Amino acid sequence: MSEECPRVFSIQSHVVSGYVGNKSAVFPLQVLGFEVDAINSVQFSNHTGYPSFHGQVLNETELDVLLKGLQENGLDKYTHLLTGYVGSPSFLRRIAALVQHLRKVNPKLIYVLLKGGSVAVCDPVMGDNGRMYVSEELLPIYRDTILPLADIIVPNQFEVELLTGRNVTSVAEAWEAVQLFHDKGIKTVVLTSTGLGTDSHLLALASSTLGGTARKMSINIPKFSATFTGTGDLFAALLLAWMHRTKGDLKSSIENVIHTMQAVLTKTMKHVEDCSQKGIALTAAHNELKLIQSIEEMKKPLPTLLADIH
Ligand code: ATP
Ligand code: PLP
Ligand code: PXL
Repeated sequence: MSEECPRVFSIQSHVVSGYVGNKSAVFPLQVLGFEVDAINSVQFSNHTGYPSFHGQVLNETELDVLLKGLQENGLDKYTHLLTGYVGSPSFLRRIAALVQHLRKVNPKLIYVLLKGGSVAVCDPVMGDNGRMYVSEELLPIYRDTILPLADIIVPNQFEVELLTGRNVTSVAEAWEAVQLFHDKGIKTVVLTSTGLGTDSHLLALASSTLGGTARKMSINIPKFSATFTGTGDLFAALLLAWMHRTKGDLKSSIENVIHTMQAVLTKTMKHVEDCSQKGIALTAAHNELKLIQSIEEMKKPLPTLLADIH
């Protein structure tokens, strides 16, 4: 498993049209030089923020069949595992078993649990049509089984509150929550956005105990006045990539991630504004991330809108 050939196993949603889940993670990882083996945990026509969506959900038996094939052929050697949204307790328990198996094959496996690997789920099988609710069955599995296995987590504020059982109403409380995750053995914790920013900036917090002492930083991210989908998934994929490329340098990784995010969102916003100026009625499709168009910025992230990282 050479350093030059990182191989990511990514278990996330697939959407036929648009960019969330694997569709927003696989391309950036490939661009940054990673082999990516993707399992689509669901295949939907489009993300669940549209007026409707249709598709299929992979169940744990179907997951097992794919894993069996990989195992039989010795293809289950990965440097990284990245998992996203999981809607069922049985599928989630299989993920826990999978982490343990992959660690047997490669004890250095890095497990990145992204925010879409969420305790706040929208279960398409239940026909909830995009409504978010907290699965009481998933929460304890995440908290007690999955979290202790993770190396890098990227929860949002709501998920932090659920997983720690604490309210986060101040930056100090957010740091306390981050510490609780470190206490569980999770080395890198990034809160990608909190409700603690300003009208113009999102506040993100990042902390890593890699290399001994905790490295903590606050990130003020210039805010675009729009809502995007798939940004959390893109963020997690980029963080995985840059933490590997910088050998665990959190500051430099976060800079590269934020600069890439800003570049993608700048392009996306320009498209939205151009369409709006032409009098085109805006739909969810106009806000789909301009990922492919950002390939150069992905390869070489440069400061665009200056994010304040300290
Ligand atoms: P989710 O809705 O996926 O659970 P979240 O609210 O926790 O996500 P996102 O909003 O997806 O987090 O933010 C992830 C990253 O995407 C942020 O750290 C930021 O870099 C970028 N981002 C998302 N929305 C915006 C925005 N409106 N303006 C600027 N950056 C954004
Ligand atoms: N995955 C699926 C299948 C969803 O339907 C949703 C929300 O609508 C999400 C993920 C997003 O979860 P989060 O916003 O917590 O990342
Ligand atoms: O970005 C998270 C996500 C993942 N997968 C599916 C989604 C969403 C967000 O809406 O709909 C299918």
